[in-house]
Amino acid sequence: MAEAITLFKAKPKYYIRKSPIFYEFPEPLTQGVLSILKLVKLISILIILACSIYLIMFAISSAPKWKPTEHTTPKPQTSMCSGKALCIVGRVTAVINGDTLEINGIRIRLALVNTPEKGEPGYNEAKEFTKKVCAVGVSAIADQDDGQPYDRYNRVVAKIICEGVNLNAELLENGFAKILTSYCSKSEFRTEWWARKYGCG
Ligand SMILES: [Ca+2]
Repeated sequence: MAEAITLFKAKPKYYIRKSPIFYEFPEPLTQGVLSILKLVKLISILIILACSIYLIMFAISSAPKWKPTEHTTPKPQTSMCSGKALCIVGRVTAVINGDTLEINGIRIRLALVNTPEKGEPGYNEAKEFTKKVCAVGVSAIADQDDGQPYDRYNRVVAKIICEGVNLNAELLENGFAKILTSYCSKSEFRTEWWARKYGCG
């Protein structure tokens, strides 16, 4: 618009050329038109400025947000554990009883395996066996059961491997524990050989 209209002043009269027609106005009217055109020009500049700011803000707000990639997202160590639940790698910090111990201070209940409770025959033997396989300080891996990750006491339910020995399986194989058949249907480990051999088959 500013380019389309050319103003030029030639005293005593003012001419406004709007190609290809020339308009001639008396001076007072021309001054008024010039003021209006200045106002229009100012408003146009303000509108363009406002639109530019809006477009810049819109471009910034619609820019794609950063998302963690697979490379930066921590994953369970799948080579040591199966499924997608926790894979706790560390050392035995306590043996609570035959089927419960702690790795890195995390209380863990063995999946599918049950040893006698305190006061029941075989309680001490089972606890001593667990202490032998998973002595405090030895390296251990807890593969959390994807089918039943926590028990009713909010303990992690897992298969535990201490220095390469499967504690769940060894407790069953040596007669210190029984399989919990009521959990066979939901446990991630129900198809493992030890679970099948002792009652999940
Ligand atoms: Ca698992």
